[in-house]
Amino acid sequence: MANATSHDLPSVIRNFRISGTLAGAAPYGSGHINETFLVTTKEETAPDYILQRVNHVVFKNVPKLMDNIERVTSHVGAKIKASGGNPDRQTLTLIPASDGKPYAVDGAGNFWRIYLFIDDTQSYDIVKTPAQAYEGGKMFGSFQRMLADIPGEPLFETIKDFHNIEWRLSVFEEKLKADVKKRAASVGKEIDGVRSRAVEMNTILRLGREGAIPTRVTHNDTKFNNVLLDMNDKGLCVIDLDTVMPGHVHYDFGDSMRTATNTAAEDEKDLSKVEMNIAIFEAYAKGFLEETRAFLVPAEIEHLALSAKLMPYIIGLRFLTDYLDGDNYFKIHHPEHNIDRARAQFKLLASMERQFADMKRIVEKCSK
Ligand code: ADP
Ligand code: GN1
Ligand code: MG
Repeated sequence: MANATSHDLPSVIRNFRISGTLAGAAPYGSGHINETFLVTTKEETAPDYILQRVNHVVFKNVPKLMDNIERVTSHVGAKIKASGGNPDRQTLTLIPASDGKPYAVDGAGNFWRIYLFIDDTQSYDIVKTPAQAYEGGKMFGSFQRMLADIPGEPLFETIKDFHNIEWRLSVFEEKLKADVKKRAASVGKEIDGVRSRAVEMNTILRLGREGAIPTRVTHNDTKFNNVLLDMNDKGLCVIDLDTVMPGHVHYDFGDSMRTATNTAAEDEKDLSKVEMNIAIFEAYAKGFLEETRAFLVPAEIEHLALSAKLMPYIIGLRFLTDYLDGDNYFKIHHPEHNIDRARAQFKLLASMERQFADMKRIVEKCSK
């Protein structure tokens, strides 16, 4: 079977209890961390599947990560079923490996998992209409609501300090000092932009530490393409659950706004195309707050608009840090990819800063 990868996919797939006969497996999606493949089967009656190699350099404890995903999908699945929905399409379904575990390890030490493929869906790297944004907001809002009462001990922290801006800034300063690729001289403007905003961007972390905002179960990677819409653009399923763990609501609201409101691609080189679309902001905020305003506390709502600026700042900082470090974290497709991404994030942030008063007004209105 031909595939654009060095892995022996058929033998990986044989380790799982899939139905039907394997027809093919091909790279799928556009993620920066894991490897994803669409697995097709020959029989009309057998489902297709999504196969993923979980990046175990980034996620240091994959068994515990998979335990989180099992807990999250079974909790959310039970709620969907109880309300008359279809858990096979409205949440991810893990396919067990032959030993019953939700993952399998290959001879090279790679961790693999398989989900049911949810067909007839679309996901958007760039949001086209406010109606799509509204649906995405409802989906991530209700995901958060459904997880509010997940039983048992707190979910495992799959990446420590993932959105801890203080730690991200200290790593940035360290990599800047080392300057292993001699790139610092070419990014002076970006460095100044990061430093001048550092105090404001520490707000959410500080409020969390002071106990003014609660810790919840959050998704933490609510990129808009991590929600599947159906062919009529109705919200269907929240995916990409590797970073579901304790966090603040701001990380989820903010990362969706970072991706949904951007008029251009995350890595757009022509910065004149990168702006924040306020109509999309409003539609997403409306959907998200319809699902969450009943339980969010006033201090959380008050800082939602700020969180939309925080996420382009954090992710831009991470792209910049990876550029200075020699591109060890995010998959890149050309040498300047990480700095292009960072510049586009900082341009988006500047556009949000210009529209901040409107963003605050909209959040206020949607929270009533
Ligand atoms: P990454 O972490 O690399 O972004 P994702 O889990 O988001 O990986 O998967 C990559 C893409 O594969 C998604 O954007 C989505 O289009 C598709 N995808 C993932 N899981 C499923 C699924 N169960 N059914 C249908 N499509 C899926
Ligand atoms: C990564 O894997 P993917 O593409 O969904 C990253 C996110 C960033 C995002 C930027 C585990 O997400 O934090 O926001 O790239 N995931 C991890 O596009 O670092
Ligand atoms: Mg994804």
